[in-house]
Amino acid sequence: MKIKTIRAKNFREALSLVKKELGPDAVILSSEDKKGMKPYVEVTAAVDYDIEEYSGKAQVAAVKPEIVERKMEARQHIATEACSSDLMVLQRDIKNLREYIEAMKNSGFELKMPEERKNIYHFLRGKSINDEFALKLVERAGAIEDIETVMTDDLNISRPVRSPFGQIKDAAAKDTRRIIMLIGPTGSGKTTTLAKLASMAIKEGKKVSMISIDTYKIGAAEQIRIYSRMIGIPLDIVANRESFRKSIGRFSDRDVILVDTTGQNPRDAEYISNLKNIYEMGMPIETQLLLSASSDCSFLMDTHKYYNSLPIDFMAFTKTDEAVKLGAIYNLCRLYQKPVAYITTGQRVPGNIEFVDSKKLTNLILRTGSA
Ligand SMILES: Nc1nc2c(ncn2[C@@H]2O[C@H](COP(=O)(O)OP(=O)(O)O)[C@@H](O)[C@H]2O)c(=O)[nH]1
Ligand SMILES: [Mg+2]
Repeated sequence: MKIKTIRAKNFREALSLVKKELGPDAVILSSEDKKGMKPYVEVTAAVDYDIEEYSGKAQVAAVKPEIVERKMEARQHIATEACSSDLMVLQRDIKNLREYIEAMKNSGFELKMPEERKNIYHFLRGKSINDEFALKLVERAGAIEDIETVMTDDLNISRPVRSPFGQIKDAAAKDTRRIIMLIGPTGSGKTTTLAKLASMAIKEGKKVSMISIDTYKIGAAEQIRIYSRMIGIPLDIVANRESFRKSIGRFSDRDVILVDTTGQNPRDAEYISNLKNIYEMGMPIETQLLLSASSDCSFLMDTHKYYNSLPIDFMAFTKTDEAVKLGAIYNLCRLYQKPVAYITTGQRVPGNIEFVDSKKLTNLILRTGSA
């Protein structure tokens, strides 16, 4: 870095001198009008400027203390320098603000609540209801007796028009032909649940088949193959969207086609884009997002970022039998704004699946775990 202070009669002259001496890439660090018998302009300029070196005051001071001094008083800062120091100040302010809000939430804000509301708030937090949602519930309910009504209302999310029945159980509608695809993170219980749904549909006299879109784990196909033999229904294992289309055509006589997918980490962009490819074919697929109620709550909340870009029709919560608290169900319904098709309550196939309405769901959330 080269720094130079130039004196000239006026600013324009100073600029042309800067250009001449330091070249067209020079930046102005400061300029000052000097009064007196013979007024003049003093401009400090630099070329080949290193942001990091300049942002550490001590280092700069060691290089040229008098320049740093002038820089601080300067009226005119050039873009690069201004941006980097402004950004640092902004980052520090945001950090302070965040800490302040956090402290407020943990003490002041909450303490200002009347005792009854505070108790409700703690009760909801104890059920793993997210902080923000708990505060909103308290605001609307006011008294503990009203929580159930407000929560039921929140969970009563309308079912998509595309598939008015939504659940195999009440598939009494005229159009019984349905393609249902289960998606969700690895181990959330998709394959197991698919087998449960297949068994139920068979019991209701439906013609059922299964397709597994398995592009990753070869082993996963084995599990669904066993189920297909056990239940006695045809299964296609497909690796790409063309063979998926063919398979749907082949199963055109079926009332219900259940589609299993290989779960991946939702953060994997390729996994989400593979799923998007399927939707782009324009088939009337009903999508159910399966999430394990016993998973870590912040992991579940995080899934929203990824699955939200897919056309989800329903949510379903698995492993409710293992979950210590069920607040995550409420959090996720608020986040995704999708109705819950069913919950699963154990590993048993067939069985261990329950179709719940918003009232039953609220009951489960509020009654599971310690009071
Ligand atoms: N406790 C319990 N375990 C379940 C439930 N549903 C599935 N599982 C188990 O969770 C594990 C993963 O299930 P799987 O269907 O293979 O998940 P996938 O990777 O999403 O297909 C298996 O051991 C299942 O038996 C449930 O409702 N409760
Ligand atoms: Mg599976």
